[in-house]
Amino acid sequence: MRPQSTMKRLALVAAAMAVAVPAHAQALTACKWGSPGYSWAMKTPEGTKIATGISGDVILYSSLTLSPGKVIPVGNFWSGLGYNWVGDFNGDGFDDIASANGSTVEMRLQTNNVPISECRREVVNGQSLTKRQDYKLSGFQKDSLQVSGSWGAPGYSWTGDFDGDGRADIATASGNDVRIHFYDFTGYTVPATQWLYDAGHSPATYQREPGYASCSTLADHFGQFTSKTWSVPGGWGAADYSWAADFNGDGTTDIATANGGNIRVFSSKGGRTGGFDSKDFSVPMPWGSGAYTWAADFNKDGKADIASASGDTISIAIAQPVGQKGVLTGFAVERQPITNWWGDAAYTFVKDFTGDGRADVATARGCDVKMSASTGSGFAAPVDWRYSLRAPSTGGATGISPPTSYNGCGLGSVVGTCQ
Ligand SMILES: [Ca+2]
Ligand SMILES: [Ca+2]
Ligand SMILES: [Ca+2]
Ligand SMILES: [Ca+2]
Repeated sequence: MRPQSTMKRLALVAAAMAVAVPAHAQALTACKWGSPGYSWAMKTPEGTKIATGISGDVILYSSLTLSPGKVIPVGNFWSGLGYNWVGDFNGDGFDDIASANGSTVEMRLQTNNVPISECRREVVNGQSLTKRQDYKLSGFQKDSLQVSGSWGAPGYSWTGDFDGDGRADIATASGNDVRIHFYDFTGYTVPATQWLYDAGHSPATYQREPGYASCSTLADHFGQFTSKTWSVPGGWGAADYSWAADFNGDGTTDIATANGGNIRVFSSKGGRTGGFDSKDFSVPMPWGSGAYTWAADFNKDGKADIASASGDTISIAIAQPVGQKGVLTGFAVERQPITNWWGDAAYTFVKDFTGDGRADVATARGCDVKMSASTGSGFAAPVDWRYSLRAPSTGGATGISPPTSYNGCGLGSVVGTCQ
């Protein structure tokens, strides 16, 4: 049986986010949203923000500050609905983006001042000089990787750390197969090869020579995927009622799928050959619409719970027993009050915005964004975030930022011999 899929009491905003600005928000000159399905809550070096992908850009909207959105060019790599994911693929604490198109996975890894030192060696009038230039990588670094196997139907692909190594992977389910693409991060830089050239020779002559340990350059690839197929007994619920999260709190991502009053949990046994254990739990959950149903940890015990909103109530299936990591004996349903102010589901985000370990709810109507913080037994009155969605600034950093230091050996000015 498919879970109840209507949500009559919700004040739904029509899918016109990109153009409609509510009358009471006229003071706001602009805000932009990507198409439904291309917005996410994202951990960034400046806290958890709301990200939206539009053509070749990602706009990051701050949550709690009054600063305008930051536009970051990333290239127009987006895949179809259901095959774009946000997760921390390299385990540095900041969320990244992956997008699958056939056998190609486009990666955009968020960087925060990653140092890189490029070197150049010159011979000028017979004197050898090494020049080192220090950069810092910021913004999203681009990578394009190949994976093998096929993708499940839209809504049955997720990101999560299925082997428990601290880095997000990608899983896609089809029938009894869950294909998992495990991600290994290999680093942004590799030791550099320097170029030796004779500036005093006309025309200048160039030859390669091995790099010094302190010299680096961007690697061709920053990581790779290793793919495995794990078997499950199937029994899938609808796509909107299937989630990947750590339901038993052992540090590995599991998959849960709901069918009416039954939640089937495939819990990862860890590692890359571990596979899933499968268990059914009877849960008297009053499901709301699947678009307003999420898996997240609402009581900060490290185990993901499942919440479904309907009007002024969120019903939460709390993973049991509370606080006992690695053990899942079922779910206990709690009904918690929340202010009935909902934007469109595609612009509603469940994530720990306040940093207290409990998942909160943020929802956008046009340029108005409100966040309802979880208190553990309910949700506080929504905080208005609309000021953070004023006209985005342009020119956000990407790729290699301007040099931050020269170590006395800046390019363009020969100042000495630097090793
Ligand atoms: Ca990351
Ligand atoms: Ca992993
Ligand atoms: Ca787990
Ligand atoms: Ca929990």
